[in-house]
Amino acid sequence: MTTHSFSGTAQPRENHDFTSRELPPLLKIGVFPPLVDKQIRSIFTLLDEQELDQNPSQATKIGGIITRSNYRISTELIDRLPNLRIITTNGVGYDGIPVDYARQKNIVVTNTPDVLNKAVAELAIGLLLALLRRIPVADQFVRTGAWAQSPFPLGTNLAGKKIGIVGLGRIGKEIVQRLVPFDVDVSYYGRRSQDVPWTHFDSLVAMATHVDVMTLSCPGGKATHHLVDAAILKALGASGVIVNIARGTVISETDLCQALEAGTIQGAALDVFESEPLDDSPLRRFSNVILSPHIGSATVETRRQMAELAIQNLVSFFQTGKAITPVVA
Ligand code: 8YV
Repeated sequence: MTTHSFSGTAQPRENHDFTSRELPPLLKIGVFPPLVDKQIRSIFTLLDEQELDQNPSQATKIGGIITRSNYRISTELIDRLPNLRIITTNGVGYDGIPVDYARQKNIVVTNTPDVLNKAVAELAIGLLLALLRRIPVADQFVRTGAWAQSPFPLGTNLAGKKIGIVGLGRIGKEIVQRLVPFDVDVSYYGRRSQDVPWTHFDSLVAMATHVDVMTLSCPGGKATHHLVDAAILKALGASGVIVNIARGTVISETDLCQALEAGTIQGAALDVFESEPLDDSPLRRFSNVILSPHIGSATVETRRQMAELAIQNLVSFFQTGKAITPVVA
């Protein structure tokens, strides 16, 4: 990983000169779990946007933004902060941050890769098994007493399925590592073939045609926007299912709803959505769709590690001019 090196010589964008040991106040964008909020406040003074609006003079004191990967940072917000030098997100995705604009302004952007891979991969496996065995529906079947009327309908095995991974990055590889013991056949779609023992497809429609299950673990952003559309869903087919733990923007939700309505695919398990929190979307209507509220990394252990890495990035940058995990977009 290339480390942005300001070698301590990065000049603040105005003459507000931090002492080498001083940690400036941060602007907090987003709601953090209490344990994470407490962790960050033990090191930094935080302001939120409301406090900044009430005290505009604080803007020149803000040295960094700390946020979460499911929030968006606007260029207008960046322009409000003349001494902003770093934007740190809790999360691996940085599609909500205008990285090119930040770079033009000599602002470092950091994320928290790797520490969340296992948690996100575990959720993907959990969602897939829940989808194939219809666990949420089965739970309601027992709770409502429907079991007394009839046996629960048959599900389907994970064993023997053909799995297609869209985005064989660090999280994608963790998913595969957990899937292989289930006796499945693994393929992956991505720009380049990798030195791995699984089948590479450079055509998504070809992989969708080949597999029974498609799991999305690619980054969000322009390059993957609506990568999965009506044509891909049609290729996945009537017994096909899709699991999305990447970004909601990777799937066209309009096309997905139409495919579910028409029975073009068997079902879907979604942890992420084009707009979050999910509104009164038609997706809520389908019993063959499992919905979870963007909880891929939402475990105590993982969020603690993410916050720790985010804090380390900020402290390291303000004290040495170098971040630990800068993004290289
Ligand atoms: C959430 C994620 O952003 O890491 C990512 O990119 O989407 C998740 O970890 C979570 O809200 C991070 O705090």
